[in-house]
Amino acid sequence: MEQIVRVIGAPTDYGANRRGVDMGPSAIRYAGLADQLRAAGVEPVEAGDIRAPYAEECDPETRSLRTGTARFFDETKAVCTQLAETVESALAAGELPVVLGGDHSVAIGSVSGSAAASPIGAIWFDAHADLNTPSTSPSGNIHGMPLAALLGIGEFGELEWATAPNLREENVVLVGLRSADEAERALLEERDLTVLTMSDIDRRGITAVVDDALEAATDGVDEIHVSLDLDWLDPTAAPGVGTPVRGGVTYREAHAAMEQVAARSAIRSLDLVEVNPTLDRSNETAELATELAASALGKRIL
Ligand code: 6HN
Ligand code: MN
Ligand code: MN
Ligand code: MN
Repeated sequence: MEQIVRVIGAPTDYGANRRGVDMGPSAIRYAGLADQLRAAGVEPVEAGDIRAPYAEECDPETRSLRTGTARFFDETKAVCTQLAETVESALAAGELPVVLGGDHSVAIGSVSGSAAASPIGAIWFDAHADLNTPSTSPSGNIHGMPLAALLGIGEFGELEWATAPNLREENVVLVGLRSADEAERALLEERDLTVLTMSDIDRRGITAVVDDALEAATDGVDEIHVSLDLDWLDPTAAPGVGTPVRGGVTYREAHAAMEQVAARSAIRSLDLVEVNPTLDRSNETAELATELAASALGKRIL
C-alpha cells in the first residue's frame, strides 16, 4: 500500500522581519508539490491550511515573554498548537505529515506534534541554529527560536505547549550551519546537540556529513523529523528566502542529502519552511522545495 502523505499548510508570517513567507504554502502547492510527491511513489492528501490571521489582524504590539521579546507570541502559540494536533492525528492515522511554512516558528508545532506519541530524532537543514530564546534573540523573531523552544531552553522551559519532551537533545543534528548568534554559539558549546557546519561539508563532502547526521539523529530512536529551511541552500539556488546567507549547499548537494534521508527510511515527518515568493525568481525556490521533498520521500533518478 502506498504511503499517504498529509500536506498541511501553516501560512505564518509572524516569525520573520521580511513579509511574504505566509505565501509559502500556496507557492509550494502551485509549484507542483502533489505531482512531485506522486513521482516519489507516495499518495498526497491535502489538508489545507491551519488558520493563521494576517499580521494586520493581530495586535501589532510586541509580545513579551517574561524577560526578552518574542514578537507575535500569542499568534505563534495558536498556530503551533493547532498544527501539533493536526500532525499528531495524521501520524495516528499512519500518514506522513509534510508541513508547508510559513516561517520556521511553525516547527514548534510540527515537531511537538510529531514527537507527541513516541521519541524521535531531528535533523535541521538550515543556515541558522534557531536556538535563540526571547532573552537572547537579537531580533525578537520567533523563527530564530524553534529549536530552543522544542528543547525547553531558557524561558521556553516553562511552556508545555512549545516543548517536545520526546525529542532528546542527543538526537538533534544541525547540518550546514553558517550563521550563529553569540548566545547560540555558547549553547552549542555546552549542550549535546550535534553540529555539522558548512566547513564540515567543505572538508568531508555532503554524503559523509549527512551519514553522520543520520547516525546521530537515529541513535536509540527509530524515526526522525526533517526540518528543511530553504535558506540551507546557497542563495544562488534558493533566492526566495527572508534571511539568505551566502555559502550554502548547492542544488545537487541538497538533493544528495535528501536522497540519503530517503535511503535511511526513517523519516516520520517533514517541514518545508521559509519560502518567500515575494523575494523569489519565478517561484523557483518553491519549486526546489517540491523537488527536495520528493527526493527525501524516495524519488529516484532511476
Ligand atoms: N530562520 N539568528 C537570527 C535571529 O533573528 O534569531 C536569524 C534567524 C533565522 C531563522 O531562518 O529560520
Ligand atoms: Mn530556520
Ligand atoms: Mn534559516
Ligand atoms: Mn508539549
